[in-house]
Amino acid sequence: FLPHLVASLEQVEQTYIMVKPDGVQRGLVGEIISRFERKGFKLTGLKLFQCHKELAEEHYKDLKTKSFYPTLIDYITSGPVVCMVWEGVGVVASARKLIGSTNPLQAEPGTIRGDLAVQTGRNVVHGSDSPENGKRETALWFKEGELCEWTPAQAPWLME
Ligand code: IDP
Ligand code: MG
Repeated sequence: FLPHLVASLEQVEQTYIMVKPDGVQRGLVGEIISRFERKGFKLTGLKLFQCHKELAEEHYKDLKTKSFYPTLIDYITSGPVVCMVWEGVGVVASARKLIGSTNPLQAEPGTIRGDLAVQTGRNVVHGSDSPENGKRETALWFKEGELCEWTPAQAPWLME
């Protein structure tokens, strides 16, 4: 174990990132994974998955009262999604920045939504909004044993 990794262990967060069905259908999976990979975060979970209604409803339970909720559930279950867990210090907030604003027309150029999408209802990617939700959503979408603990060879070149 490298000392610089031990020092920051308790600051390490997990975030649940998901390429939504439009991102998969539009062939943006590689592009989206690439952005997190190049930033320097660590991938610990990855799968292509057909989401069912119950899971979509649990994932978006905080939005149950919204008018767009039924169409959101239809959207998320309309085709396969790519489920990912990314790990790192500050990964939750940083991933939200990489993703950009919920409405792609307001998302800054350079962000995933700013570069690759136009409508809120087709905004290609999900990212957890807090470390607590990062944990909650990771546990919701991944079974134990599906996640992989490993040390990337580049670790000492990312963190001093
Ligand atoms: P977030 O994905 O940026 O965290 P949330 O407010 O948590 O945004 O909403 C979850 C998802 O619900 C959005 O990514 C989007 O797909 C959908 N959504 C949010 N607001 C609207 C809306 O006004 N119309 C249609 N879909 C919406
Ligand atoms: Mg959200």
